[in-house]
Amino acid sequence: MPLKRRPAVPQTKEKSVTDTIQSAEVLVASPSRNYVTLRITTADGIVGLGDATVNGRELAVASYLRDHIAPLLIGSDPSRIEDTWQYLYRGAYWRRGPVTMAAIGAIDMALWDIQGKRAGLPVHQLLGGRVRDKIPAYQHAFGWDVPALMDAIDAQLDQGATHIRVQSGIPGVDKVYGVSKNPSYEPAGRGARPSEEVFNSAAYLHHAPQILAAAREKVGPLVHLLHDVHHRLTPTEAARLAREVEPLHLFWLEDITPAEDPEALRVVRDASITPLAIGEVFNTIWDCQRLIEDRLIDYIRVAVNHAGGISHVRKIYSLAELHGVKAGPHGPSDISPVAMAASIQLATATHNWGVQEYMGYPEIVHEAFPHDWRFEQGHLYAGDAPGLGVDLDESVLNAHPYETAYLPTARDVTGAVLDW
Ligand code: GCO
Ligand code: MG
Repeated sequence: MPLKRRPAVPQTKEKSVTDTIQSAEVLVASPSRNYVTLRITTADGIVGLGDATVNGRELAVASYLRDHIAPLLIGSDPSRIEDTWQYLYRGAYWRRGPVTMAAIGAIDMALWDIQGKRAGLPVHQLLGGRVRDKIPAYQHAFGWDVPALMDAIDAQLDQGATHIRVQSGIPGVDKVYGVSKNPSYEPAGRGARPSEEVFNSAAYLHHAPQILAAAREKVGPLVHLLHDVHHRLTPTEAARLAREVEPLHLFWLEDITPAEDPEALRVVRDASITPLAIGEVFNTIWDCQRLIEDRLIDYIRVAVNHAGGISHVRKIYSLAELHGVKAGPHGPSDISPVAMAASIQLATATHNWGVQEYMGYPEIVHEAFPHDWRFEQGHLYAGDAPGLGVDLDESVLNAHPYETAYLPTARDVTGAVLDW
């Protein structure tokens, strides 16, 4: 019997490039704090935004973009997002590092924004669509003493918080990172040099379990409590803290030891079942690999703007998914509403998601970057606007030029510089 002839495969013509990148501008401004924003515009007039802010090193990323890699994009096809990423990462010889990866991250975000706008879809639709309706977010509750901290916790409970980060002053220590006497604070202080603070690990280790216990007693068993140690403890000190607070059932202890030493977390892991989160200073999957594959952490903190954009961070989250680790990204004020939008888009489409840090922004930042994502009752929600759903108001940015600002530096009680 003669074989049936299959219908001829329709001849596909090489698709011509329908749009090209016409400009890639870097905007540096300081509406309440410094932000570096990349704006890519295509020949068809589609605008994509990316956040390239690296706290205290803003101008280095601005120059990397402006002087080295943004010019390479002109005339290229904005839909080749993965290829552009590979070209900028593998093609550059010098790889990794916060400056390089933030610059690549901003380009990647802007290209996803353009891709979404061209398709008329929010980015989460391009990433596989919604897997959840709302994204749990945690804000910061801090107080110099226990009563002030309790008030701060109350304020968050009143607003429907389900996850709360708890930090407090330490008796006898006059400056503590992440704790302010004002109701809101900005971690980076303006001025030519970083301010300094002294960290007394003995005082901290004595005090921290007490304030965490007070917080647990206040909120009851069901509100999730988080605490950030800022990479300051030795492995044994960290193990002691994690073990001591075990009965308090924290959601996580964050950055308990310096991030570049994965073996330190093995010591903590062996001593306790308190969940661990780390990685806000990581910028590639290679920084996370051992921690994830060896299940030394429960949450990976990489932020979309610091680790190569949506394309790279979603690979990190996929690796994490294989090993039972969830995403819990960094989200302080230095992550602009543009990167926050990208993170919310990812959270909407990523199954292994734990929580998003959301420090919140002063009103001027919302004005500078109008967005359709929203924060309500302790949760973040992606909107349905095409792309990332964020805009920028250049007049607000122009009215607030860059000002040198740095995070503080920490020393121990002997005056030696400490990990951050
Ligand atoms: C956090 C962080 C921040 C960072 C700062 C660095 O968990 O929110 O630790 O406070 O230190 O944003 O840029
Ligand atoms: Mg932190």
